[in-house]
Amino acid sequence: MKTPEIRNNWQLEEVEALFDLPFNDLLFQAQTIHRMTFDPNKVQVSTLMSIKTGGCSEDCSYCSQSARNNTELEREKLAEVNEVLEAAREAKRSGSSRFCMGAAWRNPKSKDMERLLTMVSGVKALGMETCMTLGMLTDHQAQKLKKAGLDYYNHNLDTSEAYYGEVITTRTYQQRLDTLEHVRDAGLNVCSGGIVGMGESRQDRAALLATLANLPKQPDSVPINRLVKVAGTPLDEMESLEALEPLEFVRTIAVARILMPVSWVRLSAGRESMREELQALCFAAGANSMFSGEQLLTTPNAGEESDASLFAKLGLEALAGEEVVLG
Ligand code: SAM
Ligand code: DTB
Ligand code: SF4
Repeated sequence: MKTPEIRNNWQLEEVEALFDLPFNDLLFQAQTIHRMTFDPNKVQVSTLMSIKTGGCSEDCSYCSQSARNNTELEREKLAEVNEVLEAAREAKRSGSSRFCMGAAWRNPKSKDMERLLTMVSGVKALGMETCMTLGMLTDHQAQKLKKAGLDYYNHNLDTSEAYYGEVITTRTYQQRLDTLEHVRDAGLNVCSGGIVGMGESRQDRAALLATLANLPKQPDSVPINRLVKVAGTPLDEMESLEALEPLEFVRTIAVARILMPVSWVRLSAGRESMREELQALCFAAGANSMFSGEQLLTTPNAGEESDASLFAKLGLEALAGEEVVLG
């Protein structure tokens, strides 16, 4: 079988030209590349748990958890280890191979590290892959998490460098890139992607994907989130903001697949409001991982029953943990 070429010198114009292809040509290219590396009928499934909810100091204008946004969310302190292990057992039972723990922090504090490390080793001991998303990390924190058994760290670039300042002002794009470097250098698998539908242009979407693809090592996992509008957030209150056109979302997935041929492209937030046809097109465009369960971190997700029905209709199968080859 031919192996796809992995490039880290994508020019913005080349990526925009992919976005501009006739839809069928774009999907054919993406499918062809997808099939060189992956079984097109298998999907890696992760479950999310919010281990610390709300009250976040950052000003991300999409987020339900920012203390600056006037959302209805109830704040919760850092969860107890037992609670987390209970949720992980349940996720494993429902067929999930990776447990992803998310905290609404700018960054973890040193006083929290011990509990976080115990969570990681505990979930790992259940035979699941582990993932965390805790905000910015120092190199030392990344190394400690790796040593405890963390497999993946999620930290998104969110959008293009040019559009970034429209969405977040309390941390810089460079700080995000620095965290990714610490995570990579610690030997953790990198999960990094973004959100579309925040009012950015197609050029911004192309630039985000080019930046991800041109990192020193392409991310092992690339979540593509479609904005979930949460009442009380600035992006929800922006009246002129229309939902991203569904076929433009599929194009974004296809271009991610072409640029990052051996990465898991994750169909992430926003699935709950997508019809089956749209999700099917995303899988055809090269998405091959997703989140299961009734809830993402604070917003609803598609849920076990509808996912089981969709998988049956499409002949898709969830990958068992041991089939997931770690980079
Ligand atoms: N606080 C940490 C951080 O920001 O790095 C980790 C949790 S944060 C909720 C993880 C990611 O979820 C964000 O970077 C963003 O890409 C995505 N996300 C958050 N709220 C979202 C929303 N309303 N719609 C779509 N994606 C969202
Ligand atoms: C990612 O890119 N998407 C997930 C995961 N990483 C942590 C989170 C989506 C959150 C959606 C909004 C919420 O449920 O609060
Ligand atoms: Fe905080 Fe993360 Fe939400 Fe930003 S995305 S407000 S850092 S929880």
